[in-house]
Amino acid sequence: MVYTEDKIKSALELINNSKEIVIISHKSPDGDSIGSSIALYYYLKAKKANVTMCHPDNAPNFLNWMTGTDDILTLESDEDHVNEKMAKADLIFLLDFNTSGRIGKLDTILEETTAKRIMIDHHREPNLNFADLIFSDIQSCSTAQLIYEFIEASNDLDLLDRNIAQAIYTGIITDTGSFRFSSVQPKTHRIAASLLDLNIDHSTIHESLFDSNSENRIRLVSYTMLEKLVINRDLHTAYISLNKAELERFTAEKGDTEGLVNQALSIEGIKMAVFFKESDGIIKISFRSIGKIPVNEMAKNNFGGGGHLNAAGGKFVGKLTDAIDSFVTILPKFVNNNKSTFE
Ligand SMILES: [Mn+2]
Repeated sequence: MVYTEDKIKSALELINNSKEIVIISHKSPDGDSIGSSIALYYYLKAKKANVTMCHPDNAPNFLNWMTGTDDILTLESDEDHVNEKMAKADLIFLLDFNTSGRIGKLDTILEETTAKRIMIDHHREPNLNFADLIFSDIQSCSTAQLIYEFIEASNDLDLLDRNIAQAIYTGIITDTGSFRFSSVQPKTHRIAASLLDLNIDHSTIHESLFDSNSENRIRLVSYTMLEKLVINRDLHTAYISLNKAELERFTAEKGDTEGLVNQALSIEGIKMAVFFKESDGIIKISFRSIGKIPVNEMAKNNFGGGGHLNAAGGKFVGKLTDAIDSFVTILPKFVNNNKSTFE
């Protein structure tokens, strides 16, 4: 039980005693970081709190339709304002991440504040010194679901409105591949049902999230699958890569490479997929797997990253080709060490 009576009481006291609350989340925003932030934002507003969202970078286009995204201040676009709000804050919510490495330059600003911190998150291995109050549930499918449960545990479900419901629903479906990942619990569907009861337009939400591809993106995806997909049948692994020139050729925008790695994973017989992307002078690596293959260990032990069992990220400093070489060298041993999970 994440939301014990004691801890909820402490959280509500912190909320009630705060003059300025800030909600922060991780860089490279996704549906869950944006959705959970907006949901908590409108909930705290409904409780008459003075609250601001401050994120490291701007939301990708496929999330910009959501009511509330315009209210997110970002270091990328509005550094002064973010600095000002963070300095004034007496309470900061940390959503959908659990360690300082996930928030980019926002970390330095966070370190300078003396504000109390409440962390709500579902990633593995939370840094337990990172916040004053920690609500961490690694079984939960999404931070958005945890926000719903926070509101529920606070006896405030009557404050749920369409904006909150839409944001929670978005966080849940983007972090669960539309209810298909093993992290989905019966409770996830019950929560989704109660969100639909608030008259959110779930069909339009799906359309906005998944049917808003630009022509460039479809061409980029097609090129990647045609020219850049490498499959190792023996090791049940597929990988793809994109260098800077290729990303520029298709004028790739933020979010355009989202989901590419899942397409590689969808190939029959493939149990692990990896995507290498040249970005800002480093190589960003996304890992996906099915079943019990622990890609978070692969990311953590070799590429300075981490994440979930089936979805993790890491990075490599150096050339794209060297990143791939290094992965290809490690791969046989990883598959061998996790033999039973690959069968
Ligand atoms: Mn999440």
